[in-house]
Amino acid sequence: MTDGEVRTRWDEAFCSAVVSGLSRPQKSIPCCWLYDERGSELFEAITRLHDYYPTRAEAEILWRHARDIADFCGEGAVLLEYGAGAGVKAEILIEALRAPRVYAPIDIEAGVLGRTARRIGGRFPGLDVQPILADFTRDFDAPELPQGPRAAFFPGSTIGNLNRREAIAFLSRMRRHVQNGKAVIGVDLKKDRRILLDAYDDGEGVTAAFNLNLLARINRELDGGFPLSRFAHEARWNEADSAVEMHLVSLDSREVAVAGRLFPFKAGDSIHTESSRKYELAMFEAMADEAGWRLARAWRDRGDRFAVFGLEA
Ligand code: AVI
Repeated sequence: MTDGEVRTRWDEAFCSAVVSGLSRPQKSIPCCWLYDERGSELFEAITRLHDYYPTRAEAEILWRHARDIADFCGEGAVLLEYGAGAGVKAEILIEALRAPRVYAPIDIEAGVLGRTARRIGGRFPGLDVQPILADFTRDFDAPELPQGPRAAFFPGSTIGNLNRREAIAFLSRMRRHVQNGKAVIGVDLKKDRRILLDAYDDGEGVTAAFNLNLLARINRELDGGFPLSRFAHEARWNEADSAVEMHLVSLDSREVAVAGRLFPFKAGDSIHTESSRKYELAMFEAMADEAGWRLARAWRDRGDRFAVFGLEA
């Protein structure tokens, strides 16, 4: 498939996700579409915000417990990282794993994946870096990798963006990929609602810009007519799902054209753009259990806000 064909197929997928999402009674668009170039930049900015604690809390755990986590993975393990991005967190683990044999970053973005593979390969001479171009939210087979113990690494609490069914399917697939080895997963914990809502509606307005960027993207790529100043970012707590939800709320009644179709909004109607599930240990343990894993270890930050769970098959 040529680059142009990949692009066209991707554009079609965006168009059909938006059109079908805006046609539902509760309008919703899958959160993966928040990450165009500008969205990814804004997300990077979010991870540095004071209000957005998960990135800092997880980094604290990885730094403080790197040796223990590495021992849990097993010396010389083949490390697979899901949604690797820049691979910054894996670096901490690679350094602690005395002699990891292989680092296999998995990412859907070929450019990002290539840069990460080159950077990590340059930083750890002797480490065999085997990038895997794949969408980790869908089923795929891991390519041939050297024999030996394997460990899956999934930091960033991205598992919180999957619903229960998706998360169980993902955990099962991960178990297959590591051939019943180990998994190390970053998970944001359920806590005081105010702290959670502030993390998703920060005082500097970066999360609002991140969410509203989706409408700008629809306007640009799908010939949309969203007036950005008439939609407001909102973070809501959904107790039944134990999740912080992001919504874009229409401030007035209007019809909005997208890809040649009209979508009606009443004042107060919203588009649900993301759910970020917050777990309690027992909740996560039950879910992991359904996917055939046993929760073996739990490392937490000093503020008890975030956990890195160690799973074994
Ligand atoms: C990528 N993901 C784990 C982030 C989260 O916390 O759910 C995305 C995010 N959305 C708003 N702020 C951060």
